[in-house]
This record gives sequence, structure tokens and C-alpha cells, in this order.
Amino acid sequence: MQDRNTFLSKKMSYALRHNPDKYGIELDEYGYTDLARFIKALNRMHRFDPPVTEAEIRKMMAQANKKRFEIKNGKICALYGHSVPGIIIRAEAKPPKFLYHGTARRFWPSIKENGLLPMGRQYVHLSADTAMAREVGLRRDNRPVILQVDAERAAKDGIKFYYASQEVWLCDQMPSKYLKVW
Ligand code: HQG
Repeated sequence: MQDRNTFLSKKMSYALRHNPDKYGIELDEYGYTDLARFIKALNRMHRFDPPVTEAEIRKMMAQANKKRFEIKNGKICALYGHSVPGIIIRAEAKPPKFLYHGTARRFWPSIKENGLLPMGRQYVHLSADTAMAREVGLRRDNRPVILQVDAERAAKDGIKFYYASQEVWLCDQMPSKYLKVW
């Protein structure tokens, strides 16, 4: 059985990344929605007992292994992972020298051929370090491939990078000439 924190985090991710309509909430162009209304929607949809509160959400966020959400000025957003139509605007930033991407061995031939593509999401997701990339890859393969991205060279060549969180960077796509198996 999933614990309550995991359940809460997954439902919040689903609502804020993929299906705000189902929760009757609207995201602004940066992915933010009114926190009080969001909490009401979560409670209405999932009948949390006792009801979820802002304090519980903040506590879950503080205890999580990754920074997935942000609360600011009475609003909340998912920092990355979106698949809603349109593009959630993320701040462009200068990336570190290297970033990483963990994936399944079976995807490597296609990635080598076509580069990293956003697939079901709005952006390609890159990890700030190899430990995080490994964790991401382990979702799909017990011996994941870790790709090292030459972010510095890609940025010099005009590829845009967007900052999502300390652990996660985004880009529109990543040609394979900037990738190598780590
Ligand atoms: C692969 C989770 C074939 C790509 C994670 C990945 C992350 C290709 C999959 C965040 C390809 C897409 C995102 C190509 C990319 N051919 N396969 N050309 N280009 N792929 O889930 O990066 O825990 O959309 O390698 O930890 O795995 O939910 O992206 O395997 O940070 O907060 O297509 O989601 O965060 O899968 O994961 P995803 P991702 P949370």
C-alpha cells in the first residue's frame, strides 16, 4: 500500500502536470494555480480523511526526495513533468558543464539516432547528477543507461536550457552529438 504522502504527491503531480481539467482547476502560463482552490479540489476528488491541508502539503514537500512543486504567493505549481497542451513557461538559464539523462537500455538505439525527444511531455528532462539520472532510469530498467550531456557545448551552439529545480533541467530536445554513454 502506498503511504499517504506518496498518494498525495502522485495525485498532485497528476493534477498539476497532466490533467488540471479533471480537478476543475486552471493553470496559468507558468503552471501555477490557486492553492486554496487546489486543496479543495484534491479533497473533493479523493475524499482525503482527514482532509488534506496546506500544512500537510508543505510537510510532504519538505520530506520528499525531489523538489516537485513550488508554493508562492498563495499559488502552487509542478516544477516539471507537464504534458498539458500548450507550453508551461520555464526560466531559461545557463546550465552546468554536464547534465545527465537516465534511461532504459532498449531506448538507446533510437536516442542515438534521433536524439532525446520530449516524447509524452513538454520538455526533455535532464538530471543534475548521475545519482538522480540513475534513479530516473531505474523506473524503466534495472541496469539503466546513463547519458552524459555536454550541456556547455550544446548551450554554446544555441540550444536553450530551462531551470526547473536543483535536480532537474529541461530542454526542447537534445541532438545525439551532445550525448555519450557515461
Ligand atoms: C525516452 C520523473 C526513444 C527517455 C523522473 C525516457 C524525471 C526516447 C522516455 C521526470 C527518445 C520519456 C521525467 C527517443 C527520449 N527514442 N526513447 N528519441 N527520447 N526517450 O517519463 O526523463 O519522479 O517522459 O529516455 O524522475 O524518464 O515524476 O521522461 O525514458 O525527472 O517527479 O523516453 O519524471 O520525475 O519518459 O522522466 P518520461 P523521464 P518524478
